[in-house]
Amino acid sequence: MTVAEAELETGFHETIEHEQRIEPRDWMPDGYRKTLVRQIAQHAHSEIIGMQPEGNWLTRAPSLRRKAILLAKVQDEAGHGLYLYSAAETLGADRADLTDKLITGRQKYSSIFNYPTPTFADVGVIGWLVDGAAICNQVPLCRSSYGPYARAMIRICKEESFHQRQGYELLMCMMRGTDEQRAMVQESVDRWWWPSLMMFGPPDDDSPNTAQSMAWGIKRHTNDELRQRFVDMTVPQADALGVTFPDPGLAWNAERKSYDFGEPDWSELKAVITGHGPCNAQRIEQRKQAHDDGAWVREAATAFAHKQKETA
Ligand code: FAQ
Repeated sequence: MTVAEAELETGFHETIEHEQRIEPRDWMPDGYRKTLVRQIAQHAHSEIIGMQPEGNWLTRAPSLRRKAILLAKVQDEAGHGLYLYSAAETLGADRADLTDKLITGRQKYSSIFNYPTPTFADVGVIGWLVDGAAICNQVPLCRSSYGPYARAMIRICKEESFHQRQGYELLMCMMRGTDEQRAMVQESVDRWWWPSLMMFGPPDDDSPNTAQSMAWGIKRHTNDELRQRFVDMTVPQADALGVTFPDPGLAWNAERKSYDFGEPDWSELKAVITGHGPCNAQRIEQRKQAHDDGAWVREAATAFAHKQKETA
């Protein structure tokens, strides 16, 4: 390493130590850039694939009001994906290449979006639990050391908070309804609880990336810390709603001032992450179809851009 390179590296570490931001033109270690592209791309893919489970209900929402709300939420997720792809581009990633990696299974997206949405209660439960888990995970990312990612997170978190409230409001409305509606909510909560806990990633002693990502200030908390925070936040909300979680081990621990809870089935997370969840094939197939259907839009936009250049 030359003296100049050593100085650049020292400068990078000082910026991290002083809790300042790394910006796109700053020098950064290859591993830092690689980790960020990996995490931001996975995050962007999750937002885009995450449009599908709820999008499934757009044509069948039970009222015009619910349809308008759901449409706005699904569009917000598309927006989040676009901010995140832009953040990845500031690191030198190519958006077309990232999309290609997603649809050919070379990059991951969140496990949670590989579960089906057979009832309308799933729309409320996704808003409450999935957006709730996303907020828990993402609020600390607003302090991530990479500037464009942290700034994208601020707006995303504001919108996710609205999403969570709309989900909870929908569920409160269903819980005030008929016995059948209450049963529908409980059945949906039973299906989504464990997969929501798995969103935070593997347990800390089986998480290869956490230590380095925390040392670089990309992640601010470990997977287990955030999972615990989510459980503590959500259990009182379930009580207020009148639903239970399918975990006999869930109990208040007065000493720790936190809830104890059971162990998620980590073999299920592994299976879903490696492409064997209930809806993996369908999600990728639908994304690929949307990409193919959009080819003419990309061609038209490119032709228009060339024309503008010629006449400029
Ligand atoms: N699913 O060493 P770690 C949303 C992978 S919210 C799939 O612990 P890391 C909003 C991990 O990538 C959902 N893969 O990894 C919304 C790694 O694989 P790799 C998206 C997972 O990165 C709501 C390997 O396992 N949120 O979209 C999962 O330090 C409603 C080892 O794991 C984010 O992406 C999983 N659950 O920690 C949209 C947040 N967990 O790459 C629509 C930002 C782990 O080495 C509707 N990301 N893996 O091959 C993060 O905070 C982190 O990347 C974690 C994983 C915490 C997800």
